[in-house]
Amino acid sequence: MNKNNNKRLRGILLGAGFVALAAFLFTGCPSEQRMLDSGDAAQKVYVAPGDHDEFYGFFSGGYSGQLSVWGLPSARMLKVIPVFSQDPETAYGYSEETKPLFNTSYGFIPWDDSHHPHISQTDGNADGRWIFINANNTPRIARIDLETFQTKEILELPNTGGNHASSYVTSNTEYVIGATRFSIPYEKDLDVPIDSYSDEFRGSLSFIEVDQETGMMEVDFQIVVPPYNYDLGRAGKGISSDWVFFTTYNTEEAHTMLEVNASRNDKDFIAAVNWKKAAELVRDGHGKTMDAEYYHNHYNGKKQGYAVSEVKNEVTVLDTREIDENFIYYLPTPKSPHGVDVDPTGEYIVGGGKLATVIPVHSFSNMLEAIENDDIDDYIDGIPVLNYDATIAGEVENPGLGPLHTEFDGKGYAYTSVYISSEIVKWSLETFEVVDRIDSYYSIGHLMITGGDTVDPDAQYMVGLTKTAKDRYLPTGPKQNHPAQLYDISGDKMELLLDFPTIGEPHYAQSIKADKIVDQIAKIYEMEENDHPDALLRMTENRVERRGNDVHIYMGATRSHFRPDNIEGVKLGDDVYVHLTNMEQEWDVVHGIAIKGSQSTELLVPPGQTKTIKWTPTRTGIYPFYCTAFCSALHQEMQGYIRVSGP
Ligand code: CUK
Ligand code: CUA
Repeated sequence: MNKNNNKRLRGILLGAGFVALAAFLFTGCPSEQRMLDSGDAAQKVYVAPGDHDEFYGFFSGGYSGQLSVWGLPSARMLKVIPVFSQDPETAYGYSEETKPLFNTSYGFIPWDDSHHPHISQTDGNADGRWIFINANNTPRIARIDLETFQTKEILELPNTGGNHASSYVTSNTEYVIGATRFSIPYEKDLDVPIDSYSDEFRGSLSFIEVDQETGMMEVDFQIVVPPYNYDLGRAGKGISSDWVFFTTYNTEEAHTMLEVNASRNDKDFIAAVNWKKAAELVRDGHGKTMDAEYYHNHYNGKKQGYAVSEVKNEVTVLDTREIDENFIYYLPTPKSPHGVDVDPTGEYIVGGGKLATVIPVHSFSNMLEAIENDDIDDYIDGIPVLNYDATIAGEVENPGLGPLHTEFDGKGYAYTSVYISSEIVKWSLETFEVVDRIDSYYSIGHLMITGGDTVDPDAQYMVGLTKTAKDRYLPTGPKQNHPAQLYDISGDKMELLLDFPTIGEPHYAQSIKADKIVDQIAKIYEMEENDHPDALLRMTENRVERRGNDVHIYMGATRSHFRPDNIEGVKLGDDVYVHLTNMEQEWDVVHGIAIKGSQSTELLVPPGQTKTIKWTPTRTGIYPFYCTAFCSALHQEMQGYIRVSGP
């Protein structure tokens, strides 16, 4: 593609964006497409056949609800981990084992919108135990185990509408945080007019405690806050690791036409919450218990088996209006900030004022001083509003139009994605001056630096997660996959290396050095360790059991047969449960089963594992079934019949 086209597109993008704002605010000149000589760029991303990538990248799926796993720098897609959406390929959300993961207080919800994955941390570094990710729509948080790359737990959040500020962890994964994007009535199922917004609606910040042994999550407490929109969150690091930060917009408390009504104030807030102190207040009995209804779905600590759903009925809340002690402060921040990010030292708290002309950088030590000196402009519902000049460390000028998210290289520089002017700006944490800028293709949302949200970045690569591909690839009809760009940031200047399409709509992403986790990854489920209650431990134990109207088929699969393979005695009106165990003991040999007319899916079963589908035959007759995975030269011989007779 040539540069003139790039410029034309940039013009269209800018024009289609905030026309008035653009004319008013945009002063920077977009840079030319800058990349290494293509041979050099190719060399840097080349991973020879049979070799492995240096990093795992985990990209959120956005409206696909899933999490995709990439090798970096090659940008080879390794896997899609199903999380919040049913996945017919793996029977996730269709198998009896996984269906309970989708239970919520609103019923069975087999889809969501996932934005922010976050790897568990120890001492502020990614430790590779688990990765958490949020569901934005029906508010939930999932935990994926990084031994098996499987979703092990999904926790619903009460008092939340739009769980967007999630699922960031604190420095030692004490908590996963969440917050409500939409303020809503706090009382359970309260039915009130929408224009009672300022009186009846409240914001809510969630603190989810993580069991360090099992990873199991529990809502420890929520904080009731004024009815703004709480957008993004981040935990502090190092010196600020007892704190978490949330951006707010709509401090105007609008509930209609937000595009106008929530953009009036010059400054909204970053909420700084001392979570240690809040947790202490809860332990000391300052919280109150409220009715709530939410689901906690998990595997009960077993390696295999059925997920279960627990219904929770109450939650502990701290209400800033009722507590004298201060544990939360508002830092005025221009203007409807989106992202909030904390530098590796924990000192700088960077706002992404998407409508602001600068990037505001608060100082954590200034903030503590302002608190000490009572540098307070106002109180809102008992929350002190600190003085802007007292907390601010600097404002990055000329950042482009629409700064959103920032990551760090640990060498004194920050990198901010800028949506409307479609670029990434690199700036100094010492001088707060822009030192480099590079184009994104097109309209960047989040960016991710390898390790760039930890105390110790391995700042080699940066991924820009962009919203529109336009003409970057061969067209695929009116909808193209969202792109990503890989940059080399090891030198003074950012260099574009690669442009690649992604899965779903990645918002945020995470990365971890591969050698930190490869040794822990399960390659096989040992048969002796199969603790699934319906496992078939020996092929000779295969059988069919009738219990009332339920027929349970305990079936084994190995190259190249199923046992049993001829099944009679099923009657119309029965529910048939097929418990399929893959008896293989060799890595990567999967078997599947598909039954003609089955309403759910096939089952795809890795070695040593057991999975179950339920099928309700609707007609009498002979139902063929077969193996769906090409598993051996005699794969086409791997088949059987089920006879369904009249009642
Ligand atoms: S958000 Cu999508 S670009 Cu949901 Cu973190 Cu900013
Ligand atoms: Cu088993 Cu094909």
